[in-house]
Amino acid sequence: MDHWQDIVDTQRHPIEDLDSYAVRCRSELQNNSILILERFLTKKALVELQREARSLHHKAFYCSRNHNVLLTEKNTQWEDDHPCNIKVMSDKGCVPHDLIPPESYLRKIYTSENFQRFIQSVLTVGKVYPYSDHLSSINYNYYQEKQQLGWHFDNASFAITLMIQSSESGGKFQFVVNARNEEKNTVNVPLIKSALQDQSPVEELQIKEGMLILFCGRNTLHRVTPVASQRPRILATLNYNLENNIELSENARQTFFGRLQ
Ligand SMILES: O=C(O)CCC(=O)C(=O)O
Ligand SMILES: [Fe+2]
Repeated sequence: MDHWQDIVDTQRHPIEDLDSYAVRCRSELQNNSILILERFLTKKALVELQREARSLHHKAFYCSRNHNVLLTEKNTQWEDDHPCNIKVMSDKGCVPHDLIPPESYLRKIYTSENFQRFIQSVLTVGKVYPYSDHLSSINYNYYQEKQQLGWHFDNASFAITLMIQSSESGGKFQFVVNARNEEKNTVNVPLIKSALQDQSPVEELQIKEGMLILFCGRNTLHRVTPVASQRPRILATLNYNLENNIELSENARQTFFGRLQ
């Protein structure tokens, strides 16, 4: 079962149709900063990836860190209680790219020209490239009970996620659009403050197993709430760059993978 059609449900998501399907997806992404493709994986592929994710779990590196919403050092020009100086907590486990088996369906999707062309078309970019280090391109992420991702904006301009296993409770993806304008270097301070205080109306996405999510998180504040079940939340991230020969920073590799190579 390694045909493309056995992994991606191409009946539902004809991603090779760049003239019409990719155009629809592009306008959805442009309107909402998020593209959600339900049941992107076929049932058989989902079951196989769940098996693979569980079998690799003992190799996961777990990290826990405190960070602000901008993922930067403290800005001393702002007060300590400025919402962009407040620290939140993130903790999760990660299996990096070099531990993903050569025959994994994740690699088949990630390296597929059809898939890459679809992503390029949806993002209206010339070309997407893998990371040049051996750890960052494809990752499994695991959130165990009580683990979470604190409020933040992404550094990357886009993120591609495949949901492999949902938690039974908690582990919700929440977001607040337009909380920042990265191009203009401005942040919406009241909006960020109320999100951090659990007072702002946030949007919540019901992420289901088998879904593909393409998310532009530079200007959308987002988080994953603590998992509240013994069943972990597991997802795979497919990470590309817009330029060739890019490594994830040493600092980020050490933090998320516990090693540099
Ligand atoms: O786990 C998720 O659904 C979101 C992950 C995320 O926001 C990130 O890794 O920056
Ligand atoms: Fe994020």
